[in-house]
Amino acid sequence: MKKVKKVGAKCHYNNRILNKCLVLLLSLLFFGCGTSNDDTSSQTDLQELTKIEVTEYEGKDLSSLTDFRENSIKGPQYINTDVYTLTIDGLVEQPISLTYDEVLDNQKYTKVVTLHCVEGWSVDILWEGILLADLFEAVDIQESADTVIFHSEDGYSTALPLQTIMDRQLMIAYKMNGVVLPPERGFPFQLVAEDKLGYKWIKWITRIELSDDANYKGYWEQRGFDNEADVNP
Ligand SMILES: Nc1nc2c(c(=O)[nH]1)N[C@H]1C(S)=C(S)[C@@H](COP(=O)(O)O)O[C@H]1N2
Ligand SMILES: [Mo]
Repeated sequence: MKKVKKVGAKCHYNNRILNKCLVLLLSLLFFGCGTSNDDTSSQTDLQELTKIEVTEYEGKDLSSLTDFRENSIKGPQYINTDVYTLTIDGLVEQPISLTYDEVLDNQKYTKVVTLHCVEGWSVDILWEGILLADLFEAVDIQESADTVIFHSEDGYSTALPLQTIMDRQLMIAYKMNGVVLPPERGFPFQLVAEDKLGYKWIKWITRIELSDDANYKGYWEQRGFDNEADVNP
């Protein structure tokens, strides 16, 4: 008897949870699959993060994660890692979609790299991330691929030669100055496009496409910005 009662109570409880889930699901569908929203209440308290960020590395002063100017084409994206995947596809033998944790399951590297925006400001940040070369091992890139096109949650895109990525051992960062990237800074992943101007440092990466279109032009490149984007041409 006792057992039956318990089960009954549990069912009732489950129904309430189910109802809540349904409401949540419907609102997620309504507000765009829950991968992003414009709710300002989800804004990070960046000032709070400055209390825990690393300010110096090997004797070198670092910039703060508040020293960036937020001027992304559609404002910050709020990505939910419960539904997020990073897809690597295009000219590959084995396209893959990795969860956030699966990406983080790779060897991690740290490096101080400066981001220079064409607007004239720059920041020295300690980045922690995963080598693109390591991620590429799983997909088996086809011979004809010479270009890597990065796509983002906000519709932004940019590209780099595959050779550049391999030669310079470029990485995607998940941490900056020792803290997990806040949404405003590109959570879950930002490309650390070392020696390239800020518009190559794509944030909120969702898809990495191997291509043979060496002339592909990303968002700012289409609008007249140099496709090479070298900091020191
Ligand atoms: N997805 C996405 N990534 C982006 C941008 C953007 O608008 N969307 N802006 C780029 C530019 S111009 C710069 S300078 C760097 C740093 O921008 P932030 O200061 O807004 O973080 O992010 C780059 N990555
Ligand atoms: Mo920029």
